[in-house]
Amino acid sequence: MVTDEAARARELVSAARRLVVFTGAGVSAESGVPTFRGADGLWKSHRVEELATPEAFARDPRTVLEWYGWRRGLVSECSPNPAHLAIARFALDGRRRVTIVTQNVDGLHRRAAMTAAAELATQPGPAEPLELHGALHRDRCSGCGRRSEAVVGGSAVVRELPRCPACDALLRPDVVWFGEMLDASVLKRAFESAHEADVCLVVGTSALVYPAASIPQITARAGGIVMEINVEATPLSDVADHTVIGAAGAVLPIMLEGS
Ligand code: BV8
Ligand code: ZN
Repeated sequence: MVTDEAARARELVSAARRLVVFTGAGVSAESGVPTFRGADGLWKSHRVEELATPEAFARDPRTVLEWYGWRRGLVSECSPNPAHLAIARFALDGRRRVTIVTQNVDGLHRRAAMTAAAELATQPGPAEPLELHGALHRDRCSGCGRRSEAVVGGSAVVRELPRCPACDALLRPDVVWFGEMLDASVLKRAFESAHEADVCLVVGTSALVYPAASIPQITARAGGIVMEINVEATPLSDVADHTVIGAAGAVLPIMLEGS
């Protein structure tokens, strides 16, 4: 059943020429990837300070690497859901400029881009996301910065700490931890697309983590429309022009397909 809000949102999306789709962990919830702050969220059962900061990695690299190994194993069992696919198809339909900006590190937007591009016999480029917080499936050397595909082992038990073949420093997940800077060029492109956007669709985020959470605010300040899709109200709901309460996997196909 399409609610009035979703129908209104669909009209605004259809009229837009430049859009940003800004996503958080909620867009992957229906794929089985745990969110951070929900009832069964990761931060409910784990302490951020012990797992997602450079200090934690320096203090106890094995525990941090085992937690990320567990997450890698979990995400490798997950697939893009109808929300990821609707967003990718929307970005590839060529009728408007769509920039996908994600806080997620699960790689599901990238996989949806490949699927949608294959369906449409086109290149995935326009549907490939700006990954503000990096990617779980990549390692980065803590010494020389060299990147490589992570080895997703069966168990999340780390026997030997992984080391860089070039400089022997410890390898770490290629994600942005709390207290770390985001990649300046990725963030600049995300901010520019937010500033130019007629509409910023905000999907499945608690809008608490900065600087990512400033993306919809940049669109609003530049006169664009902010539209939130979430299963509940968030701190952004007061800023958003429209809030559609519903699961991303149900709402986005209605809002985006054929619009
Ligand atoms: C930096 C990668 C500075 C790792 C992540 C006080 C004020 C302002 C800022 C700060 C402050 N104190 C500290 C800071 C800075 C800090 C920050 O913002 N902290 C917050 C918590 C206050 N930020 C940083 O540290 C950033 N770096 O600022 O550097 C600096 C300056 C100078 C010099 C050096 C440094 C770095 C932040 C990046 C941290 N890394 N992830 C990993 O994943 O392991 S953040 C982490 O949170 C994830 O990326 C996640 O995506 C992100 C945001 O969370 P959400 O995606 O929103 O997920 P959440 O669970 O919270 O919400 C899910 C939502 O989905 C909910 O609303 C739910 O209702 C909804 N939902 C659920 N199911 C569905 C759904 N919606 C639709 N459909 C559904 N089915
Ligand atoms: Zn190295």
